[in-house]
Amino acid sequence: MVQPPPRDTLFDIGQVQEDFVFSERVAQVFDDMLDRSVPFYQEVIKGTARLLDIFLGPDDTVIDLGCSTGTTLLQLARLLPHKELHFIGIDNSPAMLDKARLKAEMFSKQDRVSFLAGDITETEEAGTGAFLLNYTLQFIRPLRRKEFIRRLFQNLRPGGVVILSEKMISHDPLLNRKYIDIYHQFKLERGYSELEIARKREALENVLIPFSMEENRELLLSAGFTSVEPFFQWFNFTSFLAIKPE
Ligand code: GEK
Repeated sequence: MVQPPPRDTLFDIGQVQEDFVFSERVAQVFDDMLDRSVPFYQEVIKGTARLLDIFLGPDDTVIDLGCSTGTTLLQLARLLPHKELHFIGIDNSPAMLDKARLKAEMFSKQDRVSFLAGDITETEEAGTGAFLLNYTLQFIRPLRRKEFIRRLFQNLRPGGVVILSEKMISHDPLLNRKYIDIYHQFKLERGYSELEIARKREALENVLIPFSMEENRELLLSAGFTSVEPFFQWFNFTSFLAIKPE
C-alpha cells in the first residue's frame, strides 16, 4: 500500500532557521509541502498533460527542470501512456532525486522516466519536445534568467513547448498585497499556522525571487517564443504555455 507522504512540520518546530535550501529534511516532507503550498498543483499537471498531448508526437522527450521528487513526470507518464514519450527529470538536490528514483520504481515507471543530477541552467539536450519549468525559475538568480530561457529555446525542436509555472508578483501594490493575503489564507486552510507561514516566508526571502506576469512573458518572447499564453491562473500563481515556431 502507498503510504501518505510525511507531514511538513519544518517551520512548526523551527527546524529551518537559515535561508531555505533543498536539503534531505526538506526532501522528506516535500510532497506534503507542495500539496499544501501550491494551489491546484494536480490541476496544473493535468492541464500540462492535455497540452503535451496536443503538441508532442511519439518518441518526443519531455524534460522537467527542477523535477524535485518526480511527481509531475510520474503523473504525466501515467496520463499519457499512448504517446510513448521519454521523460527526463533534472535537479541539483541529491535528496530529491533519491526520492524521485524510489517513486519511479514503486510505480514501475523506471523504463520511461529517468532522473539526472545537474544544474538546470547548463541543460544541453538538442531536439527536446518540451521543457517543464514549474515553480523553479523563481529560484534562479534574476540576472541569469534571460540567458537560461534563451538556451531552452535553442534546445527545443521547432514546434516544441515550454510550460512555465511560477508564483508571481503584481506591480499594482494593492493587488499584490491582497493576493499574498489570499495565498496566506490558503495555507492556513491547509493546516499551516501563522508562525509556520511567517517563518517560511522569511527563509525564502532571499532565495525565491518572483517576477511579474509581464516580466515572465517578456523573458519568453525575447527568447523567440511566438505564442505565449497563460493556461492557468490562481491569484499570484500562473502557468504559461510558450511555443517555439515551426
Ligand atoms: C514540481 N517542479 O513538483 N539546478 C537544478 N535544480 C534546481 C536548481 C538548479 N540551478 N535550482 C533549484 N533547483 C517541481 C517543484 S521545487 C519548487 C520544483 C519549490 C531545484 C530544487 O532542488 C527543487 O527541487 C526545485 O528546483 C524547486 O512541480 O520548492 O517551491
